[in-house]
Amino acid sequence: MTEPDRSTSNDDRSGTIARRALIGTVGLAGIGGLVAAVLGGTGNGIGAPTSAGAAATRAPGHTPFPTPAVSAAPRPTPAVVDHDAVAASAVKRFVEGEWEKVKPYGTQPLAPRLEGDAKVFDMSITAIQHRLDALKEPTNALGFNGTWPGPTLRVVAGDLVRATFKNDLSETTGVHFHGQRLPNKMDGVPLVTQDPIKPGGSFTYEFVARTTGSHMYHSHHNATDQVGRGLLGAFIVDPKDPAERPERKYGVTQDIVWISNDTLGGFTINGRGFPATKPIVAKLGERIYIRFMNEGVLMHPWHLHGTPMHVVARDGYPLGSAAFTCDTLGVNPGERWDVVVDCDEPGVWAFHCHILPHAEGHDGMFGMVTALIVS
Ligand SMILES: [Cu+2]
Repeated sequence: MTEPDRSTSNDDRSGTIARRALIGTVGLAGIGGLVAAVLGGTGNGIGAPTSAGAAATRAPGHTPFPTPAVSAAPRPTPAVVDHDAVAASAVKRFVEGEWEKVKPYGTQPLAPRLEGDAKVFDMSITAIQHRLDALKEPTNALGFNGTWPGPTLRVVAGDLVRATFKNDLSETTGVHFHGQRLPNKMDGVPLVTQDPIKPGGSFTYEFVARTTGSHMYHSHHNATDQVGRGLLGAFIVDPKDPAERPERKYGVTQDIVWISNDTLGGFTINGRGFPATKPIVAKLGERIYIRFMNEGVLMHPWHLHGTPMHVVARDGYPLGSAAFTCDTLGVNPGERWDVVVDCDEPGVWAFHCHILPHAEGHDGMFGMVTALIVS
């Protein structure tokens, strides 16, 4: 293996050993490719951001970026070796399926109970201990039905929805179905359209699902804190006509919910930070559907290395002739964007937020990183 960027033979040797150890440890050429792609092939990782804003948005508990200004000087050898070693160990954890070892995983579909014409969802709001990955201490968080994100609620346009939320917290709350056209008194804004749901109390939201597509439900009370601690979930309304649903309209075989957050738990996808994020695994030639939903307070540009994303809906509304193709899609807080991806190139494709302090630092990749694995 040659190391064209190294300036001394010692660097050469250290870098080569670290790289060999990584490839040998993970045992997958594809993962070697993943690492090379994300690290940019220099072995030095991504350069330190310099703005105060970038430093301020780093993940809690993550090593801060110490470099106050860009320097052309190469980094000292020990930092290079440390970076490669710790980066390799994170990738190894990802490859070994850390996401599956950390339980529970949110976004699981919750089948409604039928009560006459109504589709009924029985929901609890509780304090939970949430694991962002397998090594960090559990975080004091909040969950709908015990998970962050809560279960995915899915109905068909025209359905009568009845969702009862029981507040088992020691604080008041309220729940808003984000993106739905709702009767005003069902809008879920405490002190505006309803009283706050007191500890021990409950509130039933009842409405006819009118707005198709990708939506969300979340706390609308003390929301920076409550949503930031996990009170968020996906609410999907399928079109009444089955031919208009993604599996028929686009021929997709996977329908993936991707909810990001960026506050008290750090930078997360579906409540997890890399390496405990769930990879997307597809067969060569498979076409998949991803629903990006941003429940955080920052914009995140999702970048799927080289594989185009066909963007077909925004906030649930089909884009029609305004549909477009890109490989980096910025998703603002509150927005939902639906994309179709043709998995037509085999490999392990890094899939991450391209605000680099949300994805990779001196300890390797963390936070908003996963992979599309096509085989
Ligand atoms: Cu980001």
